[in-house]
Amino acid sequence: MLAVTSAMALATPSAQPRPSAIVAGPAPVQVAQLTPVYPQPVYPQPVYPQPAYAPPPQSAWDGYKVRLAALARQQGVREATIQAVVPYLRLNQRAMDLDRAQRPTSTRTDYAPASFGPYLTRHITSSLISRGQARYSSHWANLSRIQAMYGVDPAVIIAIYGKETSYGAVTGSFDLLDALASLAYEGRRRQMFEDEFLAALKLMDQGVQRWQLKGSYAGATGYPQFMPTVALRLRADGDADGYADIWRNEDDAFASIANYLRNAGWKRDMPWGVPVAIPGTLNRAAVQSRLNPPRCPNVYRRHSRWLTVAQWRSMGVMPTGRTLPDTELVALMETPGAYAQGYLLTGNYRAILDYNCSNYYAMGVGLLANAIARR
Ligand SMILES: [Ca+2]
Repeated sequence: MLAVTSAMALATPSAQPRPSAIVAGPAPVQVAQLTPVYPQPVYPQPVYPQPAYAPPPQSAWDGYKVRLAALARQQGVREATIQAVVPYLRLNQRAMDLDRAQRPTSTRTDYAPASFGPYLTRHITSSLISRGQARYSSHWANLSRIQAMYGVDPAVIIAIYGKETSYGAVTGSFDLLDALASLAYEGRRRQMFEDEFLAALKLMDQGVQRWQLKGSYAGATGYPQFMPTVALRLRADGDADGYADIWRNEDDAFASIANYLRNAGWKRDMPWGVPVAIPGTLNRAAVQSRLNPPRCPNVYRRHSRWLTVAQWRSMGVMPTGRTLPDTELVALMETPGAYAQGYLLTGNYRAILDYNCSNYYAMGVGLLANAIARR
């Protein structure tokens, strides 16, 4: 009744005159209520033997989940998402085993293909090429739009898709949240995996379903095999429906890969590299790189100094097919042996390395792209 009255009072137009005949009476006098204090009797408390009960020990894993939930709250993840995921996380021993098995190779010297010729036949199969060509033509309408928007070569996009997941056939079956939480818990790269775990929760906040969040043991997910932080930042819409679904929509995957490469410094209308003829007189010591890059130094050790195309030409290093602008800065990489072949690599090759830092990978993507586009 009171609520109704006040609602009506609120609804009354303020212009209506207030009744002036009512005069407020005197304010009621407040009387302090004194409570008499009586001395309280003191009774001895009986001592009962305590039952030998202790709460079940919380496992370190359970304790770690409390930390993950707290981190998620700090970062503003929705409570409903936290409650739906964190209590049910399961330690994934296999992810941890695979991560440990991978460890020694992380310090291994990177190897470029021993020779490009045999590498091409062995790793870039006719099936990989023909399936890539099929997508290259059937998705052309969206691919050309994506190329116009991001400036990235569609053949390279398709080649990355082929190398990463065999055109969507192998995207990984690990539950991403379990795997990321387990690797964070293991602790070797805790900060990184905690960030990835939190990003996966944020993807759920954006409407990505838990069952879609599957991937490699180390957290790469979807058609482009993005880590969750990358998916959160760079996934893009490729079929103009306003939503970026890198798990079920190939065009969205293509736009996302293009967005990634552009973000990594891809330069429009520039090939990743061109094959060159190298004269016997080339002084290799003189073109050796003096840089010591902080990121994957073993990969960059295979590359020469950066010189302009004109400078290379003056030393007799000549493109054998497609040419590059004279002023473009490029590095030389060559492989020895019977199939010796040199390539001048542009900054776009480095953008591919940013996707996966291995000369094997980047050369594989570049050569597959050339085969797909029939260059
Ligand atoms: Ca879309």
